[in-house]
Amino acid sequence: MPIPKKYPARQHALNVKTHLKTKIPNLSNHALFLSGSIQESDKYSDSAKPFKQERYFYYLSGCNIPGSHVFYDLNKEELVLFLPEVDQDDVMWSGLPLSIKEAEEKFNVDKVVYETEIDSYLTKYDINLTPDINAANKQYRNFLESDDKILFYALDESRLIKDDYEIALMRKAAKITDNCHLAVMSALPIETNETHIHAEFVYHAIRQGSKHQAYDPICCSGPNCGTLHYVKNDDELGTKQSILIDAGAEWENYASDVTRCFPITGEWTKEHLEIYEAVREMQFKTMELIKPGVEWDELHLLAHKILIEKFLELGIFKGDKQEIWESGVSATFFPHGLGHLLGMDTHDVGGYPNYDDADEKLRYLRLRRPLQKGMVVTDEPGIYFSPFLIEAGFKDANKKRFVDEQVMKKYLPVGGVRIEDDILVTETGFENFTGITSDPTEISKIVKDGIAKGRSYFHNVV
Ligand SMILES: [Mn+2]
Repeated sequence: MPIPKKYPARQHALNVKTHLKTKIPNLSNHALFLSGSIQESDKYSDSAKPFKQERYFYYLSGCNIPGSHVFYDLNKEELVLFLPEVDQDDVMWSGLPLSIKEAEEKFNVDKVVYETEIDSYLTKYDINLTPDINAANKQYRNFLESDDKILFYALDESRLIKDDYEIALMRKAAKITDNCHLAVMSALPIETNETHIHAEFVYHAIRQGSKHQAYDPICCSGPNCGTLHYVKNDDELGTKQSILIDAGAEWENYASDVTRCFPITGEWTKEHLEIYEAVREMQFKTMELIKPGVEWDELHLLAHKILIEKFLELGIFKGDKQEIWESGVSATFFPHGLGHLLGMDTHDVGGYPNYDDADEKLRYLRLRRPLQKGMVVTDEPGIYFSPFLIEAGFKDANKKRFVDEQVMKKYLPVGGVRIEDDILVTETGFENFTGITSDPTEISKIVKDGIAKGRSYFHNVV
């Protein structure tokens, strides 16, 4: 099927209706009303905060204009977009906004009108469902019904399955991200601080038209790689051995989320490569099992089993495999989940995590349901040597006794390794959106080729 020309907001509204109907069979007196984000200013200042469109609103409109709203008539299946009134002052500073006619051409909705008409729509039905009352919609609060779990359920179940249009956006985001990771790996002569890694990634994303990152890039070196969401990004690379960069560009509000690791000199140390190969095996062996119907829990636990086997081979763990498994000590070194849903949000909706799970191996897994065709997930195993996590884990004597501390100490300078790709679940298996290599030999070559080019090869004015 050819990909539609416009963001398929009307189909998305129908998807939401379908899911609502499973919970509310008679929707005849219901409508939906969703408000987008408003443009906010910094406190005591007239400078604008970065604008980020509210994701549920975008799903039902494809519209990035601040201060917009959308109404969906569930009976007539009519989608109406409300634009903010034209403010003359704004026109002077910011230029003319989109006209009603231009908006009708641009967006996949049935009608576009100004916000002054909202009241006449909100009085049509008894119940106008909205996710919550906030600064954007509080003036209509008397007409709205919020905190409706059923609405969130319907929105999340709809967003869970990506259509061809969304998949095309995510492929594009992933492609931009591939190029950025390649640029970072290739530019060691101008990367002597973690900040330079961050700068190189974002520079190449913006050059490709992606002005926003899906999330703050995590750019760490050496022992800093053991901090899962490290965002300081300002340490000298110095004589450290490893880099971990977890960064993803955004394309039209759709995310990519990719992690790569490489040696700073291009030459893997023995310990870095051993951990890298272990993580790579955790990723390959889980990825090849991805297909509809598979329980994500099972793949996550398989990654733990591989970690345990690898640590026994390396001598980091000692003792009985089954007892090691039951002790939970593998979570000291692999504390997060194998992966999460990806979409407009980096940790996308619909995964139903259980952060109170009694099994600590599963506690931080953000996707707790079988895979379905059309889901996009990250496959991102990791192994970390975080002094903080190790100290916490060792408070439990039944974990500590399985670790050979002398052997483990050799791995502390590696900090951590994570490999993360973005995967679409297809009818028969999966498609990997991520193209940047994770092969350690190829990575070594890319880094060394970059180093050989020398500093003067790079565009670098400061
Ligand atoms: Mn991720």
